[in-house]
Amino acid sequence: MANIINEISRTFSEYLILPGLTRKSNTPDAVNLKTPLVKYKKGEVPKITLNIPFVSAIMQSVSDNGLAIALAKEGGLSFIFGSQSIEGQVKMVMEVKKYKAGFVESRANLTPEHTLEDVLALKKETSFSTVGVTDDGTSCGKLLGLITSRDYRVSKESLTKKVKDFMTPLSNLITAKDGITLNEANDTIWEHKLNNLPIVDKNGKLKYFVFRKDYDSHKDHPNELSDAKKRLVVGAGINTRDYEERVPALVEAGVDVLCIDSSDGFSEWQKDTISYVKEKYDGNVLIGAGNVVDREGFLYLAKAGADFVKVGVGGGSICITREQKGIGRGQATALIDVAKARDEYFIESGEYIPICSDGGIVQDYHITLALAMGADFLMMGRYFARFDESPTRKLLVGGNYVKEYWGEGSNRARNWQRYDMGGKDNLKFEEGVDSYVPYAGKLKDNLDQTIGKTKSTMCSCGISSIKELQSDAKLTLVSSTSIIEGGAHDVIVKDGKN
Ligand code: RVP
Repeated sequence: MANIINEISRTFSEYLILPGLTRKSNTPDAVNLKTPLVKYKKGEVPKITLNIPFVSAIMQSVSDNGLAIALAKEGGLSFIFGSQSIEGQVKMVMEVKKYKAGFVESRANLTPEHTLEDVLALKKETSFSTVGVTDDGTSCGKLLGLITSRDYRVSKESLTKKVKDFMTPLSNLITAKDGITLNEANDTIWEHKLNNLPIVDKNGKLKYFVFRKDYDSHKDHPNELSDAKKRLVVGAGINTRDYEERVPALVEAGVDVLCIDSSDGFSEWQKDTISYVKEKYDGNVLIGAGNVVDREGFLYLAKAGADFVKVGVGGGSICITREQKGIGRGQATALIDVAKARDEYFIESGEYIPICSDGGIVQDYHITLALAMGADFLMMGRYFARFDESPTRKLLVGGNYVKEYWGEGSNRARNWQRYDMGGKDNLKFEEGVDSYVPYAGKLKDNLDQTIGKTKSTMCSCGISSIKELQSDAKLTLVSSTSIIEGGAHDVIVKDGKN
């Protein structure tokens, strides 16, 4: 008979945090959310410390260069998705590394032959109000003009009118040459009363925009996660198949940390991949591994040399691995088990290997619970997919704005390497779904609120750091009836939702 674990496999919603003594010094601004991303020896400091405990999921529908820049500016980190060509992934990593605050790559672009109807559709989809007009309709084509809402009146004009007939042409635009500093660009904006300044290279190709509205915001990123050369920090997902080609290209591009992306990381394939990276770069390239759900899985990857270990199988919002393969474990139970193993390993070896809780965060308080259960940081997909900065389309469905969000195991992503078990058999079934998530606006606005809630909970517990949360918080299991007690109940809520 199989070895039956009688302990029930639980998830976050089955727990609550007990308040502790709140001292007068326990104010939100005194809470420190810094946390190690990679392993370190007792008494030493990790090579990378996150300023907030969040990383974005290694997914096509979540982590491109746009989201990576937005998240690093707030103190977290993205792992650029690996289910794309090596060239595509390298380009995204380079975009993050060469990002200059205030210089924004144009994300809404058309050609002069497009129509007003195309402009309106693009604005609805991307919510960007400035459209670059380039010869090939890309963000780096030759700049021919610009369109803002001042260039057309929907009520007066035909939807078939060509862009070239109503855009502001290049001859009427003030532009600046690549190489200009942000201060100089802002001076030009003020001098000419512009809303934006296109920056072009010596061949007239569009490089960036500098926006007037960003003037204050880009001065104000106290948590920004940057490297020694003041460039933003970025990670990349890799697989256990093409690493001998992919890893050198990513390292050359300046990636700061790698993570093997797999739904089941307790494998010899991962051990081989870690060994390759550690040997080739003399231990100087950082690499996380996973995912695992128990102490055996953790210890295997720890001993294989992983710089951090990711925890979670089947708990992602778009994931159907548990239904398809019957493997997985409730995220809370998995995390608690792995955190114990991590702590014991630290005592025995003197090496602290951070763990990342991956997937299944639904409510903001789940974040505080996951950290209290021992996670050093969290990976989230659904959470980030909802924002303007994620790479997917924004659509109007059933009267509500939504963003697309699909799993790496879905037919849409075709990321077979993530689910490949080796051998000759190709993937025969899906482990993820294609879905929508409610559109939620800007990353920064949402993150500020989420962090505000986490800090507030920590103050209620009299706790001011993640380490203290892990050692001092008191958690309790909740019954299904007490979950009902926790929401509004036995009243008629006025907004009519209940
Ligand atoms: P969530 O934050 O709950 O949306 O979960 C995101 C996580 O789900 C990812 O980091 C990954 O581990 C997992 N995932 C991604 N694709 C799939 C799938 O198609 N099954 N699962």
